[in-house]
Amino acid sequence: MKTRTLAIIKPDAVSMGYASTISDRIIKEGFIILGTKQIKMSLSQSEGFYTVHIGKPFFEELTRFMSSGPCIVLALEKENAVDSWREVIGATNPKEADEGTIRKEFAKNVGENAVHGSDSDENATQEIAFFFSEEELNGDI
Ligand code: IDP
Ligand code: MG
Repeated sequence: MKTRTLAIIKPDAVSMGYASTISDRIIKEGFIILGTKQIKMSLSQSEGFYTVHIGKPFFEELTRFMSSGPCIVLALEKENAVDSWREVIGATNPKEADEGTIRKEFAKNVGENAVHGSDSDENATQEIAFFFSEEELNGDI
């Protein structure tokens, strides 16, 4: 079944000029881009997006980083989109990411790790709705 996931090209990757290369990779991997926009999150928006990580030692660093500059959010569709995208991006820590993954190639470190991917269908639905209204997306699921 075709499902959706939320990808973010994070501020480190955008500022390093990797956005178009990563977008090309998204297409090459067979994802349909239902919606995309460049945004700069406020700190409170970033905190709202990452509520699941409230209380973790890296929460402040993460939310400050994610609101430090423009990022590109993308609503993606593919068969098994969540797992498929997480395979393409690789492990959270680029030191542990497999060869050929986006994080292996572009991530600086465990915090500034180039891209985001939803971790479940349920969270993907919530995360996509955080950035896009249904009218903005052209899918039919
Ligand atoms: P994920 O992005 O691979 O799903 P999560 O554990 O959900 O990883 O963490 C969310 C984000 O928080 C990571 O992508 C990374 O930017 C940041 N992060 C995770 N662990 C650490 C850490 O130990 N130090 C600093 N930042 C971290
Ligand atoms: Mg996660």
